[in-house]
Amino acid sequence: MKNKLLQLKDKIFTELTNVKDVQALVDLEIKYLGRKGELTQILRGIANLSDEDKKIIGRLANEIKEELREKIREIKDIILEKGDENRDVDVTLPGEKIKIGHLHPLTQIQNELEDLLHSLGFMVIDGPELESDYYCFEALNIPPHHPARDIQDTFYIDPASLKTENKKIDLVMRTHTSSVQARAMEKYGAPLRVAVPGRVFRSEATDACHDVMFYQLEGLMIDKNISIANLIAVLHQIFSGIFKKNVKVRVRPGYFPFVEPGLEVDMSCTICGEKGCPSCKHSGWLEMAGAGMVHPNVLRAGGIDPEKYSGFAFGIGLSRLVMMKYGIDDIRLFTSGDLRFLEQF
Ligand code: FA5
Repeated sequence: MKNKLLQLKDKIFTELTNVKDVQALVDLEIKYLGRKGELTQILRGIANLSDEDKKIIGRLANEIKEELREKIREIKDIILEKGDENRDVDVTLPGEKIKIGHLHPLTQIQNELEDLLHSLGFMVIDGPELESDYYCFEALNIPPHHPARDIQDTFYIDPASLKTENKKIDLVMRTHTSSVQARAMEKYGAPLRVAVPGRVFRSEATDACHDVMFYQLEGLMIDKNISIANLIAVLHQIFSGIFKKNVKVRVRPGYFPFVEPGLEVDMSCTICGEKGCPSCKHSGWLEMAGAGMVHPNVLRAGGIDPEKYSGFAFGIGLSRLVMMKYGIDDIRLFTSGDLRFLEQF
């Protein structure tokens, strides 16, 4: 066995002198030292030798293995330093451009709005998308069985499916970012200026300007002597800030149980230039936001005294705002995942 080992060593070292590139070196290493390699097979046979031979042959075999490994490392370094002769590298070729992607148009506008509202003294906060019925409706002056629940039908969670101990808690996918109003009031008290961007969900038929999941941005300002004039001023700043020009905005009375008085805020349709199209339901105007003065019951639910403080709130359809900004004629494109659409922004 000793002779067999020494012969094999000579054979391997001769082959090593002819190796020209890294791949040949790797092949040779596998051929002799791999799991089924010749040297490995011999090493396995040592187990059958007598104790005396095991010692002598074992030591020799390990020395050869180590020597071989060292030589392979040495040759590899030399090849790498010289450069692999078989590999042609044209250093003048232009590099491959790495595609890094970019932010979704909704995120871009959300970031812009956050900066804008921040500059007006608003704190930007978050709230849960899976929300309790209380914060989504009841704290907003919408008790169970109130007809206003019909206009914001949502996805109710089956309490039996919950992993929590408390199976009684009523959870819904929030229908609007207004669900964060009472949470913010409880946490920060008055005076208060918060902006809440985020996803909301509704169980309704989709069309060019309605989706079952879309983005809103809530604004809430509470202080002494806040009036509707403050609300209009902030909305004006938002629309002209996003469109970088004076845009036509109109307000009309609107009903929301959590504000009094309530307003609907419309914008002239930038897709058709007020002529009428499917995106604006052929009216020339697109409803962009609901707004109004915070109802005293909502202030109370948030632990704020309506005798001392008043406030305004608005909820802008962020998805619609982005549609108007870029002339996108179908809201469903946002979630289509279509790169031909996304790559335009
Ligand atoms: C609300 O969601 C109220 N929370 C807004 C509000 C906040 C009123 C604070 C008063 C005070 P509304 O359901 O109208 O209101 O939705 C607000 C905006 O979200 C709409 O003006 C519209 O721009 C957008 N929107 C509503 N439903 C959809 C939908 N299915 N798909 C896309 N955008 C929608």
